[in-house]
Amino acid sequence: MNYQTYKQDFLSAILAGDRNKGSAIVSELTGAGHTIKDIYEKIVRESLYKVGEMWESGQISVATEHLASAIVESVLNEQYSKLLSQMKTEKTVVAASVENEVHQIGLKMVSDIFEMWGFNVHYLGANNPLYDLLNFLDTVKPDILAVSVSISYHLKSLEKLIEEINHRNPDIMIMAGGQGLRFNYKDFIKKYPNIIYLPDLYALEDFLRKTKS
Ligand code: B12
Repeated sequence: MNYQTYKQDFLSAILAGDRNKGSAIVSELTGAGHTIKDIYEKIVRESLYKVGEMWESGQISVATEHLASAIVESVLNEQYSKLLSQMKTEKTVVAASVENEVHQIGLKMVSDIFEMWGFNVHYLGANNPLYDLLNFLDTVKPDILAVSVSISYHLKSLEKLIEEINHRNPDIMIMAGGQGLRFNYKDFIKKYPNIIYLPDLYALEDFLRKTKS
């Protein structure tokens, strides 16, 4: 079976609320030696983008969209034990979505890739109030802040966060991603040249490979 067929089956499973089926598909793929990165990108992310299109065009309800994303989160959480790496770095990453941003699944995938690369990962998930996040960064002093923005009107929150970090903790590397930046990241990076924008898990792994010391 190719990815296309697995993706179709996974999409049908999450829309039908069939958690066991969704979980079994991912286990079958990992068992067959497919990488987490490929499964996340080609099966899970693509299925969720399809869910978004179906929701936008009124083919499925908000309830079904919620159900599908809840199943995906539980399936991702099940992968944790498979991700743990023998390789350990001394580096810490804090992964957070900006204030008011409720989307967190892409960020969870990003955290899982860091986990596989042996980072000490603090995954904070969605909607982190600016000053709580800044205080957390003061305490943890991570090497990297991985920050996610799905909705472009939350870029203002990202700007505030970057400005505060540049002022308070300029040593933290800020890595940003998510659909809110997809079409305007070039302008954004011009304004904030110290941040790194990466579009997906492939780009993240390339980055980690190149910067591995
Ligand atoms: C599930 C979902 C929800 C869930 C979120 C559940 C959760 N726990 O995350 C719920 C139901 C809560 C939700 C709410 C809303 N949603 Co919604 N949602 C989605 C949906 C269907 C899937 C999101 C997802 O997980 N995608 C899969 C992940 C893996 O993809 P990703 O986020 O792009 O992440 C990848 C990359 O971008 C990258 N990446 C992401 N972050 C980072 C960070 C770093 C550091 C790096 C390196 C990379 C990186 O790596 C990931 C892997 O490749 C999308 C459809 C879509 N196209 O994604 C709509 C979508 C994102 N939602 C949308 C909207 C409009 C909303 C609402 C405003 C709806 C409303 N009217 O209430 C609210 C948000 C309110 C708010 N305050 O923010 C729009 C956004 C349009 C836009 N860009 O402006 C979308 C695109 C749907 C659509 N087609 O219109 N949503």
